[in-house]
Amino acid sequence: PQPIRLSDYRPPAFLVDEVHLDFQLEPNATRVRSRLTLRRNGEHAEPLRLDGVRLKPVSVAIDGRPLAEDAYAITPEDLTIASVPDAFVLETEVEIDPEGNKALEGLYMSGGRFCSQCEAEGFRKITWFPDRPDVLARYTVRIEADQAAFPRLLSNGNLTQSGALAGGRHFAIWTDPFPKPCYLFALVAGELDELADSFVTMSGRQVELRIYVDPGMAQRALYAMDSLKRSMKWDEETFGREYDLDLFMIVAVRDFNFGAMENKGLNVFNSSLLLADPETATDFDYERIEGVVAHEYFHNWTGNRITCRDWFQLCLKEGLTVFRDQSFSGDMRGAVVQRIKDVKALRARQFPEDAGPLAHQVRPSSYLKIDNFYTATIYEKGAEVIRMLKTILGAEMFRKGMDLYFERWDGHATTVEAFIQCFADVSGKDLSAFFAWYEQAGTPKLEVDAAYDAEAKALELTLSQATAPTPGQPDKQPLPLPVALGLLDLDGEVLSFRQEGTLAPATEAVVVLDQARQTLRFEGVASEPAVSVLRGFSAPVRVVSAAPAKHRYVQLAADPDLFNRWEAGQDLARDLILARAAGEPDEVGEERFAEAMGRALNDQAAEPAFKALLLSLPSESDLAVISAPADPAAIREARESLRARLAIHLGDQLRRLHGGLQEAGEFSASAEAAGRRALRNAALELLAADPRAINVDRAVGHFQAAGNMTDAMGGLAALMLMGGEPFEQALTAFYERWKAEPLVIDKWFAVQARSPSEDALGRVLGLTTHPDFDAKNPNRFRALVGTFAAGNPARFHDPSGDGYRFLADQILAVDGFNPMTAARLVEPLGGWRRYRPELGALMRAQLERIVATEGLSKNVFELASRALE
Ligand code: HT7
Ligand code: ZN
Repeated sequence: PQPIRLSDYRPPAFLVDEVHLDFQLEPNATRVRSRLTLRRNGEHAEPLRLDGVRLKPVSVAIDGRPLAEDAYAITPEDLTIASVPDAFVLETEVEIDPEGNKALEGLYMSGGRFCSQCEAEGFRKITWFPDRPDVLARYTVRIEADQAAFPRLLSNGNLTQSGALAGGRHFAIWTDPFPKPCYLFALVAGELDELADSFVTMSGRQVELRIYVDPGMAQRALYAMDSLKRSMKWDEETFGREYDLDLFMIVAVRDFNFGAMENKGLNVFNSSLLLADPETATDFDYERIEGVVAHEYFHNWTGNRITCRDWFQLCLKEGLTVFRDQSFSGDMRGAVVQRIKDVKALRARQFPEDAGPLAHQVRPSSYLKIDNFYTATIYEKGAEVIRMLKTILGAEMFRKGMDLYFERWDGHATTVEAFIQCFADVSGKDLSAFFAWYEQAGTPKLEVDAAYDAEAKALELTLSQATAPTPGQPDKQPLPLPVALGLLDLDGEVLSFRQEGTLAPATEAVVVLDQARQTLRFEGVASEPAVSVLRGFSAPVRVVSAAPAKHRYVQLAADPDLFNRWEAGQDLARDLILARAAGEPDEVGEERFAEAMGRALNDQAAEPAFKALLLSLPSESDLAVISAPADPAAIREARESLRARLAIHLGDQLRRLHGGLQEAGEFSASAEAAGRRALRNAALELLAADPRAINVDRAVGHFQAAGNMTDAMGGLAALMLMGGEPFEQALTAFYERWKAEPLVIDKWFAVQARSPSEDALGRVLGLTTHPDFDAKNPNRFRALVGTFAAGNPARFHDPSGDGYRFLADQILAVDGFNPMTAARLVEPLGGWRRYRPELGALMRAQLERIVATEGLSKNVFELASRALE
């Protein structure tokens, strides 16, 4: 297959002003009539070529006249009409089969309802159209269906007409006044309950809010509704952005390839990211619902009103919108805790991507299937780039740049260059060097070397950066890297300093490292400092520092930058685990670490949510990315050993903490209450590393007494770590209690996939034949197969290679009907070069088997073949 390249971008040959769609909904044979008002774009004589995939043609007419069969050509991918006027109306009719559509893009059925997913290129599975984001048109949509089976008929914009028809049918007409690309089109039809509310915007307009869910589930949408209203308010206050239609709707669907979709005025959500009550959803679910509701809502301005010129610009909407949702969540739940969680996610998902064969630019320059580029690099690293822009320019200038962007580009499809130009224009700064963040793949390594001159009371700080080669980019250039820093004396007191060339003493500075190596001089430094560098994780880099462990202990106890206080604990734990994994355990260091953690846990000033994060050690996969070559079994053993030492050393303290945090009274979903539950569960999880009866009993008691899903899952996860009969009994009880709740049963599958026991793969294999396992449902498939491959490194990387074979089998099976979901699971095999050669060879063999399979989708082929390069 031929790749699509950014450099080949050409403006569309034809533009569409108006779209009229008429849907006659039938599960197996839906008729779609389309009337497009088209005009030639510029002077040329090109034919009209419209995308359309596997559509059953019924008729084609121009300006009311049916076309003779030799006047047009239809292939499985398009419709071409050789000769068309400069301006005309094209009418087509096609038949599609939503029930048979298991790829879940285009129009499909989920739980007996019609549902659409058009981003990125799903609209072409509904009707013929120039399916590209730079063709913006006004839509009117008429939907007709059986009234009893499909009582609600929804599409984008405002409902302009509806009514009953003969034969038990009914119709609705929706009009969207805002021109939009076809990827934002949506249609939903079926039986749904409604949760209704409203919001008064900053200019005093009333917007009706509706959330549609499975019958009987409306109360579970209350938290999503509350999140939506807070998002609307926040976007007005923070970015001056007001909602534009009179109606905003969200629909929950169970079969969905992704988290959610920002269709104009009609967001569609994976039900796992919308429905919550304390009994069935964990605090993590609540957090994700709040963040994703905000994300999709914020797209209304960053994505919908201003959209992407082409799919290479995906980060223009996604990176920016993730930045906006992260800022919102920080304001809702506490900036530091949120920042730590975001950085953990970046390290877990994006750093491995950037370190392997699938590494790519934040703004890629070629692809086979755009679906494969909905990655952590586009989303999370894309958000980090925006964050750095804000750090470099300052909050006020950043807001001015955003205001200019909204003013200049509203109603258009644009590029990342045009976005950055807005910031250059308002600040007068040359941001051309900054643009390299979009074009250079790979995680830079930032080396920090500090030399203190006690006599001169001066600190020389040498910062150097280097980025390892990534596929297609052997040579890397230095990037402008904002480094926020401060100094502490060895008693933990803040030290002031004067940066060379400045007069006023300061306690914090942001320097922009834009060369490969730079030495900075700080004067007036009263005593030997511990350097707190990259505060708040001011750039997405990996820090390598020669600072002694004693400096990290100072930071762990006293760094006023709480991100770096947490980071110091992570660094200490990482060094201890990797030393043990390499066969050089530092027993004294481990004891010292346990004592320091004990003191940190006793700190009355620290928030419980922060302490919970302190207690969770770097994950096995984080550790694998930084060890070369990685030995997952050794990493697991070393990590468990440190956890066991902490559990034993801090046993009484952890049990007291666990007991003291027991919840009394009503459940609250607030960040504070969630933080207390997180700390209690983190204490229990650590105790599980010491599986003595006292701790097993505690976990059993915790599970049995749980009054909410966070505690139930905390108990179940701790029992899973300890294994044996108590875990099996808890699993059975959990299943019996929740078997009617699909979202809870997803958790039941996932917790088993993470089991560290020797027979974990056998259990997972067994679960693929469980009556509740359904590979056609992406949530269920990911819960079992995805969790095993990405969340159970020690068992997935079993030396037999059975884990790899299992994953390849699953990818190939699902690829037959849902290539997008299958392709998302290639990544765990992609890092084969980073593992012990014996493991790497086995992983590679499975990738080769996948690539050699006949009839493979483009999606899986692209990722598996790139992984082999
Ligand atoms: N913009 C949305 C992306 C999305 C998607 C992409 C490919 C296939 C299915 C999909 N569903 C949603 C989601 C977002 O980032 O907000
Ligand atoms: Zn998005």
